[in-house]
Order: sequence, then C-alpha cells, then structure tokens
Amino acid sequence: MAAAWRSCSLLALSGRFTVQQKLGRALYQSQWVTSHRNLSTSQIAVEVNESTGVAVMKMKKPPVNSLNLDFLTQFSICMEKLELDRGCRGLVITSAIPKIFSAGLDILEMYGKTDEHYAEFWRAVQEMWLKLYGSNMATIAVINGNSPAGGCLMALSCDYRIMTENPKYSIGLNETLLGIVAPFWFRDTMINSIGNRATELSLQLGLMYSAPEALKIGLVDELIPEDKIYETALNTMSRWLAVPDHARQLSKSIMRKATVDRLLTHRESDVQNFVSFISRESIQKSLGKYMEKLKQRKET
Ligand code: CO8
Repeated sequence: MAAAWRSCSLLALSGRFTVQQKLGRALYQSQWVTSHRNLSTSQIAVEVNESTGVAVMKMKKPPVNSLNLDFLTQFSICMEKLELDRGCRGLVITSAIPKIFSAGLDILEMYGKTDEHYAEFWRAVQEMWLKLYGSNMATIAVINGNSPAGGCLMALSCDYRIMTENPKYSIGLNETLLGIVAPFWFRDTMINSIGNRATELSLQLGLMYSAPEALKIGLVDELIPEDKIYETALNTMSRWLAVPDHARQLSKSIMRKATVDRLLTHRESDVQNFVSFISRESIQKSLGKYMEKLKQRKET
C-alpha cells in the first residue's frame, strides 16, 4: 500500500494524475489519517489513532465505572500495551457512561471479603496508580461526570484535567465520609496538584467540589461544555505532543519520581496497612452503613 502511495505521489509530481487516481489518493489519505488500532477489553474501550499517536480510553463498566479487581487488571494491561507501543505518545482517559467519570474503588471489594482478597485488590489499586502516575505518555483526563475518591485519584494522576462545565458534577477525595482514610500516596498526589492546605481541608472533611469549585482550587485545569470537551482535549493534546518526548518525559519524572518512589519503597507495608485497617470490625460497619445510605438515597 505504501509503495502504491509513493508511486501515486511520483505521478502527482509529474502532473499526470487522472480523476480516478486523485479520488484514490483522497480515499487512501483519509483512511491513512484516521486509521485506528483497537486495544479494547470487555470494560475499557481503547483506540489508538495511528496518525496522531493519541489513544482514547473510555471506561465502560456500568452502572458507575467502579474500580473492582477485574477492571483494575484490565486497566493495567491496557496501560502496559500502550506504554510499549512506540506509536502511542498521548492518552485521553474518559468515561463512556453518561454523568459518571468513575465512582472510585468498588466498595464491594472492601467489604466482607478475606484478607487475601483485600491484599490482592490493594496491589491492583497500587498498580493502576503506578502505571498512570508514572506513565511516559502525555495523559489528559476528560472528566465527563461525577468523580469521587478513586475516580478523583485517577484524574489527579493524569498530566492535565478537563471537566465538563456542569455544576451538578463533583470531584474530590471523600474517603473520610465512608469512615476510611486515603493513604499517603493519594494524599501526595493531591498535594502535588492543589497544595498542602487545600489537601488538608479536602482530606479531613472529605470534600467533594462542584466543577466550578474544582477549577477555583486547581483540582481541574479547565471547564468545557460537554459538546466541545473531546475537541478541546485533542487540541490540548497536540500542544503537549509538540514538546519533544524525552524532554517532556524527563520533566514529568523529575516532578513525580519522589512520590512514586515513596510507594515503591513502602509497597508491601502499604498493603499490610490496608488489610489490617479495612478488615477491622468498626471499618466494616462504616462501609456497610455507607452502602445502605447509597441504596436509600436511590429509593427516595
Ligand atoms: N462501589 C460499588 N458500588 C457502587 C459504588 C462504588 N464506589 N458507587 C455506586 N455504587 C453502586 C450503588 O450502590 C448502586 O447499586 P445498586 O444499583 O445495586 O443499588 C449503583 O452503583 C448505582 O449507584 P447510584 O444509584 O448511586 O448512581 P447515581 O448515578 O445516582 O450516583 C455516584 C453515582 C455519584 C457515583 C454515587 O453512586 C456515589 O456517590 N457513589 C459512591 C462513590 C464513593 O463514595 N466512592 C468511594 C469509594 S472508596 C475509594 O475510591 C478510595 C478508597 C481508599 C481506600 C482507603 C482505605 C484505607
């Protein structure tokens, strides 16, 4: 195909193009320009645009894109494939589910299970964060709906955040409202975006910010109307990809390495802390009550 196109180009240079050849060239060009590679899994749609080098990842786990073990595993596998793909330089992460970016960690994975299960789940959460926060790709979160807790962590782990301009959508680390505590690397990720004082208030009070409030404190970088959000994300991505990869990647690494290394150094103790915390009777009770509240809210 490439050889055919080269010979077409030579014909064009010699000015001997027929209408059919021109048509063929236009079709070939448009097919080449929009050629996509599909790396989707059952819960995550991933398409890499080969001409722009940008992958779009859409989370599609109804009803609320909660991050359970299966989803987290699929996510890490997708990230690994994209990271190894030399043609892929940028990643846009968004949701295929209306009004929800992600409901955060799946509470059912933290409730009524064995210690072994909690440990396996927590390692998968760590892996998701390590892969996203430490990615070599330029990453943009398109937050097109509510994004509590783990959903907020996912967005914060990207390089840039664009949220739908809709005050009904909110984002934040609300863990304390569930009676649980965000671990140090959730905290560090937030501090690195909005600073120490705002993080202290956020974490202690479990604050959820409406889209305009999130913009005000720098939790997101831009608010864009829903119908323009992808176009904006792709335009923004082209600005990020205009920077030479090695310089952008090294700058990112200089900013994030200490935060990543802290988890890598304490990874196993972080798992043990999670297991002993989450399996406490009092914490299990809190989670049970929280889930009950979610259900009642739905019924009223
Ligand atoms: N996990 C599991 N199920 C969930 C979750 C979740 N995070 N969120 C919602 N669901 C379930 C609901 O229970 C409901 O189930 P069902 O249909 O069986 O009744 C279904 O999803 C749909 O939920 P809603 O009817 O509430 O859907 P809405 O569209 O009205 O609202 C929201 C969507 C805004 C996302 C809302 O569901 C919500 O606020 N959910 C709770 C989100 C939340 O608090 N997440 C925190 C998870 S904890 C976390 O991510 C970090 C933990 C750090 C661990 C530290 C430990 C030491």
